Amino acid sequence: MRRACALLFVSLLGLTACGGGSDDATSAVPSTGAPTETEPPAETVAPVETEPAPDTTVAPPNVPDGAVSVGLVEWAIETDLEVTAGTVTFDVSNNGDFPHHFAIARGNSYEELPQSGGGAVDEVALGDDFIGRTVNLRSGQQELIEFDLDPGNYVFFCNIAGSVSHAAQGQVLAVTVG
Ligand SMILES: [Cu+2]
Repeated sequence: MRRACALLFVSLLGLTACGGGSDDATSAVPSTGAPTETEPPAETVAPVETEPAPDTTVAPPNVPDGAVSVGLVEWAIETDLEVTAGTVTFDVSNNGDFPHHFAIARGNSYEELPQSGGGAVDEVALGDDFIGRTVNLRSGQQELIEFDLDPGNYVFFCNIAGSVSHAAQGQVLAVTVG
């Protein structure tokens, strides 16, 4: 997600023409009470145990028929090697201990995809060949995600970065869509 954040930051810089430093572009905005995103007030009192905290893993989503099950683990993506083209719903679960996500790009293999530091896939360089991905899923979390896939070769991967990215540790899978 670091890349996405960096991109967002760059976009914001572009929109505001490097706002924040001087007050030329920001004079219309109060410098102190700007309606920026504020964090929710910190919990100062320990929550009374009346109800359990909301647990997003309790109520699984309604998985449609024909959904392709995807399991994310250290360090692999466990799913079908062949997928039928069309609108495909992937039922993605993080069955590992670390956060993971599920990303798709067109390509023949991970090795052939453009890469950046730590062997992460360079999604910007992929351009239109980058199809999309889930959010970062914590251990036990699940997400349904839908893609329109033309026939061809695709690479499924987890693109969480690091000195050695998850993809570089083997969390990739070449899949044929036909
Ligand atoms: Cu991962």
